[in-house]
Parts: sequence; C-alpha cells; structure tokens
Amino acid sequence: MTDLVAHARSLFAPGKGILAADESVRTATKRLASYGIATGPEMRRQYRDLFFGAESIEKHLSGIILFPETLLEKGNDGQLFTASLAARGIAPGVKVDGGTEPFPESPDELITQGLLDLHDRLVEYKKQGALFTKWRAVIRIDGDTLPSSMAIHENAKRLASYAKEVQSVGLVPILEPEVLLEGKHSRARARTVIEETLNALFSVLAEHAVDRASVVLKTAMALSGSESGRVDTPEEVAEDTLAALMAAVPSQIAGIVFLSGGQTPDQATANLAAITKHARSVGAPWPLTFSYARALQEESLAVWKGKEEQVPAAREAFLARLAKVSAALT
Ligand code: 5MM
Repeated sequence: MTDLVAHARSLFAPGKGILAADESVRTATKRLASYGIATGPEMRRQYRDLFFGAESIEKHLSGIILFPETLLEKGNDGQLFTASLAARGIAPGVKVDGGTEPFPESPDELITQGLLDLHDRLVEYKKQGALFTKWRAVIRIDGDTLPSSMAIHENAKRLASYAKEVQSVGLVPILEPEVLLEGKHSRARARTVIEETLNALFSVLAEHAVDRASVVLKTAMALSGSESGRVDTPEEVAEDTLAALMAAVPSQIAGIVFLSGGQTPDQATANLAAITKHARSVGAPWPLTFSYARALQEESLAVWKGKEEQVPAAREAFLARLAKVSAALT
C-alpha cells in the first residue's frame, strides 16, 4: 500500500469521521452573522478554535478540512492549529477550490474555479502541514431540466484535473460533487441525479487515469428537496442513497464521506445510522463516514454566539453531537 492510500484509508478509522471547517470567508461571515456573531479574521480564528480546542475530539475525528487561512493560524494555546491537530492524530486537510461561478454555457448552474494556480498552492499547503485536500462542485436540481449534462461533465472534468494534480504532489483528494438539497424535487429524482453525476465523474476519472485507490468521494445523501414538503424516513434515505452509490461508485476507491447539506443535526445523524446499517446488509464495498460542517456545528454556534464565557457550554454541545454522529457509524 502506498503512503497516499494509507493516508486516505486512515480517514476511515473505526468510529471516526471528518469535521468540515473549511467555510470560505463569505460563508463563514454569513454563518456567524446568522447567529448574531460579528465577524472578521479574529472572530473566524476564534470560531475555528471553538471546535479544534474542544477536549478529546480525537476520539471521534480522523481529520478536519480547513480553509487555507487557518493553515497559518494559531489556537488560543499559542500552537499552530495544524501542529496541535497532528499531535492529537487528527489529519489537517485543506479546501483548494476557488469557489463557484455561473457556468457560461448554462448560467443558472455553477462551475467550480481554482485550477489555474493549483499546483503552486498545493506545494505550499503541503509545506504548511496539509495531508489531504478537498474540491467542491455544485450540482443543482430543477425539475427535469437541471442539471444539464454539460454542467455535470464540465464539473467532472475539473474534479478529475484537480485529483490528478493533488495526487502528483502526494496529497489525498476528496472529490465533492454536491447535489444540492434545495428544490422541490423528489427523493427519486435526487437519487437519479446523484447516480448520473457519479457515473460521469468516475468515467472521466478513468479517462484521466486518476488512481482510484487514494480517492475519497464526498457525496450528498438522496433526499427529497427542501421545498418538496416531504421529510424522508432514514430507511428511505438509506435505500436510495445506497442504490445510487452501488450503481455508480467503483469498489476500489478509498471510501465515501457524507456531507450534511442543510439537514438538521438529528436528521443527519439518523440518516447516517440507517445508511451504515443498510450498507452492511447490501455488502457495500467501501468504508463510509461523515464529513459534516453544519450538522456538527449548528447547536454549538447557537450556544456560543461569539461570547467567551459561553465557550465551555458550546464545546459541550459540539462534543455531544460529535459523539452521536460517531455512534451512528457503529
Ligand atoms: C456543502 O458543504 C460542505 C459540507 O458541509 P455541510 O455538512 O454543512 O453540508 C462543506 O465542506 C463546504 O464545502 C464548506 O463549508 C465550504 O463551503 P463554501 O461555500 O464556503 O465554499
């Protein structure tokens, strides 16, 4: 087994998963504002410290995805975040895409940018302690019209170029083609779109000769759209999610992680538990775990509200959710 494959597999250590803490400046600003928290570089640093400084997170976390600025920052203990995470056996990763922009061929859809200077940035991120990386593409469902196959393919091509480049510098790529929850669509439609998106992705990865063994896939679950008026049962979600994954994802990849995508923390926990159980019964060939941002952070942010005196209680809320999400893996 190569080092890269071993790194990729270590993200799936039993009972552990990934905290996505890679919100861009824009997303972090919006998220903090929604809890009445003023923002700026220092508040973003404290936001990261709230989670990374919580006691014993290494019991449940194999890795944390960082935004590039965080690679260079220190926690309240005076240590670089990357160093204190690595010392606790938590792999630091980094988001390397440059965000989305309208896709010129189909302006209601989004395309991810960031390939131009990618190589040089990767070399720097590696020097700064990153062990893995993430690239997010966004796939929007609108009835039977969107996504267009052009948008699916262009995003797949960029994910493949990203993966190839990342592997060439010796880092693990997490490929995240996120099929959005927003919309009126049915769960069946979400399942079909996830399957189409992943089929396109893995055929382009094969064309680009991307080494599957160190590839980690980050995917949405198959869920009814957030404006459909329907809340799926965990069993329904598990069945349709696994059906899409079994139809499209090669057995050779290192593993699959799930995003929470706007589900409540309880939904994201219950759905993960049902997926874990169903994966065993259908003999799914890959290890599975979580890579949540909102579902892990939400309850803690509501307690914290940016107040120093609330940090212990906010960390307690975070640890309680983290323990529930990890328990969903067993
Ligand atoms: C979809 O967002 C990813 C997973 O988060 P959820 O569990 O909340 O769905 C997350 O890793 C996302 O890619 C980062 O938060 C960065 O997002 P932006 O919008 O800042 O690029």
